[in-house]
Amino acid sequence: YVPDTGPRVRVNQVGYLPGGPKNATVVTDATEALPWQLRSAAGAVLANGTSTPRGVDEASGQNVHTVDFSSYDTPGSGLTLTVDGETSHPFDVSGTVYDQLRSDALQFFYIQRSGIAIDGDLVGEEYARPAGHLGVAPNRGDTDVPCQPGVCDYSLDVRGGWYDAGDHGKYVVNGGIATYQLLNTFERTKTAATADGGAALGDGSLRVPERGNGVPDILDEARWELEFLMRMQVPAGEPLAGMAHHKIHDQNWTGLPLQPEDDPELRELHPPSTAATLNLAATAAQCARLFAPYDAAFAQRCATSAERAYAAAKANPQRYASPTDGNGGGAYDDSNVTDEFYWAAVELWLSTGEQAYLTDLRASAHHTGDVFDPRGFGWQGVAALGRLDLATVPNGLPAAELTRIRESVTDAADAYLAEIDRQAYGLPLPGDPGSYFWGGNGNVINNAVVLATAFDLTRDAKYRDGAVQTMDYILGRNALNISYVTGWGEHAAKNQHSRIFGNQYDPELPNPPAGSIAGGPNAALQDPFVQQLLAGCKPMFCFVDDIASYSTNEVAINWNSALTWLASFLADQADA
Ligand code: 9MR
Repeated sequence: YVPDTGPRVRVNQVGYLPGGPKNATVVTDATEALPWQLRSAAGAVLANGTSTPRGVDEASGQNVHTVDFSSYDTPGSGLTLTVDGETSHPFDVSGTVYDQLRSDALQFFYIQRSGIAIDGDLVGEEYARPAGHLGVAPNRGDTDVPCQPGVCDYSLDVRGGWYDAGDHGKYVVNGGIATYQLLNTFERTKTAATADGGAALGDGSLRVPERGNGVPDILDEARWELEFLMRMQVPAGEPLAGMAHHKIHDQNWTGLPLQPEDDPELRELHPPSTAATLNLAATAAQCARLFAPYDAAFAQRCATSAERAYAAAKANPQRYASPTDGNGGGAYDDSNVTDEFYWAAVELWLSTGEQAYLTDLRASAHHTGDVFDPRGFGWQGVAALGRLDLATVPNGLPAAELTRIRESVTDAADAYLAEIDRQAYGLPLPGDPGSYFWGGNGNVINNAVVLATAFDLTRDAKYRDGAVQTMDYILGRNALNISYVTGWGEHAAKNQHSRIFGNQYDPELPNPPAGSIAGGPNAALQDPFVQQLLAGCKPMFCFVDDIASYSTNEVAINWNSALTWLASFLADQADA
């Protein structure tokens, strides 16, 4: 199988910020530098120079050159780059390239909502659908969900929240990091110098039913999940009260496509876990401080839930979700929750200022250890979330301690910059197969979140430029010459694995909405479709835009939340 990868000159197919870095990668057999020309839409040569031979790239196996045309900084559209007789896809140079991506990436969450009808007047008729899982036949509903046999003898109303990904499951662990990132995207607008104080994410900025309620729309969206996360908490008086059930999903896997309201499967609560409980504690603590100016009663409800959850987790520190509990839904298992403890203690301390949480976070090995992995953070490893918030959210740490925390962010960012320099496709990710895994696009973007945070802390442009280069990779500067974001770029993924967006199986159904990001190349080839199609692939080629490939090409809230964060940061860099 040889994919059609289009022109051998790979660019960010959407565009480049006028004052930002502008890099491309060229696939060629040439060993000597090659001349390049940057052209206007009308064909006039705007700039020219010579490429830099880079030899064989580990992640793609290709012989490549790089081109740096950063010195060209005049806004324009329909530009192309020509090298070695090949002309790139067209792109813009513009300070506003990321404005619409910020809202598109966020809009994904409304369309993923469970327990509410999706309003076609807001998001287009093709995405309108009835409410899912409210107990209307054939649904058996999330309004009154029993436990798996032997787990508990009550049932809970766990309606609402977002469907995790292409399935209809709802998982507290993965809901946690996604909610964190939406809340943090908002919080950054309050703390970062290049942000606008929140106007771009404010009330009326999104097409959600709550617009006009006086609350920033991104908070309304996060609240849809927060309410669900809190419903997953074990009620007072029951065994393990205050813990959170790990997940709720179908008893058996269903086929594709399947609209949420047509799902006939029994829904079940799975056992409470320490990891889920700490995800609830952390995000409900964020909620407490961020909602305080808008809805004091809700903020208080979040605070109470967070403190109960944290206490329950401390009383039950080793209840791990089973790695084999994966029928009908994902396992999201994790047998090391020290990082979840650290993250939750940080969020609770930032929100309450209570000494006990400071004592706990300082006692964690993650407070001084290296929390920034070369392969990025994700749902299973969340110490970085706590570290980033300590570095950016105003707090009372002594100056020396705060300096050390912030230096850990810039040190990590320096390492990601060094990796960007090593990679001919300019991404902050090592080139070995082990770095390309399920959902890795989210991890790569999360490395850019660290770079962007380093920029917010220092205003040193090299960090912002690293974040830009990461987005270049996501939007087309890669071995497959594909933008992983639907609707963004000349050649973009559009057949992501999803029961809702089943266009590839049923032309009556839509493709994913603009702003949906695919999981990305996964060298471990963990679904039958790619095992048969892509055996032996070089890491950056281990992806296919086919709905059957859930291990490379699924939509999911945790990578759309990463995209949201980075797009929002880049939208604030118009003056770069
Ligand atoms: O993102 C998850 C990835 O890290 C795991 O390796 C993979 C297999 O356990 O599961 C991924 O999450 C999926 C979840 O289990 C079920 N809903 C869809 C998620 C995205 O593919």
